[in-house]
Amino acid sequence: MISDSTPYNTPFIMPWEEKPADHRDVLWRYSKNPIIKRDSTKNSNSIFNSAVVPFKKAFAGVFRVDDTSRRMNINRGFSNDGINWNIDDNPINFIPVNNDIPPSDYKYDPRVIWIEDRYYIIWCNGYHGPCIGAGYTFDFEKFYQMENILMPYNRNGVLFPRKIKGQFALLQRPSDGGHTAFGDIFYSESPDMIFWGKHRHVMTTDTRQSGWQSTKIGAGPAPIETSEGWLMIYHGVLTSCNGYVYSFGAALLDLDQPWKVIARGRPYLLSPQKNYECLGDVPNVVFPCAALHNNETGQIAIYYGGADTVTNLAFGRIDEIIDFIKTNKMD
Ligand code: BMA
Repeated sequence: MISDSTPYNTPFIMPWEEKPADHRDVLWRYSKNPIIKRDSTKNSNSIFNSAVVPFKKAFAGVFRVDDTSRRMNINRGFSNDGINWNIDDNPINFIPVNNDIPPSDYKYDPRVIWIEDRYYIIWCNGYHGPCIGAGYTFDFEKFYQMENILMPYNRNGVLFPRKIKGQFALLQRPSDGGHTAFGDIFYSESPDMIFWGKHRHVMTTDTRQSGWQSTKIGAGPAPIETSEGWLMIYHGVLTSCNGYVYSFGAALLDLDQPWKVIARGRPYLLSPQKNYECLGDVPNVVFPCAALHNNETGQIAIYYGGADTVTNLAFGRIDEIIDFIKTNKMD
């Protein structure tokens, strides 16, 4: 049972492909992955960890585009079907909401979510190290940059799709300035998207029962509201003899107090196994940043980066993911 919390009034057709008959796992990959190749814009080195939302009966998105100078930035894109994308060659030119907004050294790993009256965009922002930057747009034409919502160091911020008890709500992961070898998920809230507090610990790593999430964890797409709780899809990292391996899994969080974990899946939902997930600028990475879902059918389409190089799609059904969490939950 899915409750409807997403105020997208415009109907849209989910990008979709049926599950192959002999498929073993809960999620299945789109047969034509990657949907966005590394050279899909003029100067791109790679286009991955990207954020997609329904927009005007079709789709809009904000994409992580690293260019051939290896500058990290975020670009706008549009699509009629959620699969074939037109991505701008140039990064988004944000208008500062006041003269005092510090410029960004870089931007990456965007998330986009509609809350109340606009699309909010948050990303990992370069300001004396990585922190969480924020902005908004009404129309995907003009984009406004707000104050950074979290201080350095932090590289993972994800907004809930609605206020909780009147407050904007955020999942985030404090880190260090490097390729952090630790990381837990925390919850914070704000009355105005500027001042954040009421910080709560949500989840830590696990070495005993779930190796794929033994080094660090971080929220992925905006959590999805269901009658069983917030469905949080999140990435987890394992440190292997060849470096980090990024997979993703899922957990259910309490609807009113999202720092309370109802159930957390032990096995991953998806791990790097295909060439486009294992070969690229950073091998062995699947990294989800967005998901479209249909409340009536329970279909979900998850957008995830592959090997920090390309963008991919995987499909599933929300009820099946929830069953999977509950029947394979950690102690
Ligand atoms: C994280 C971020 C992501 C990236 C991942 C794997 O720290 O930089 O953008 O996908 O590492 O390299």
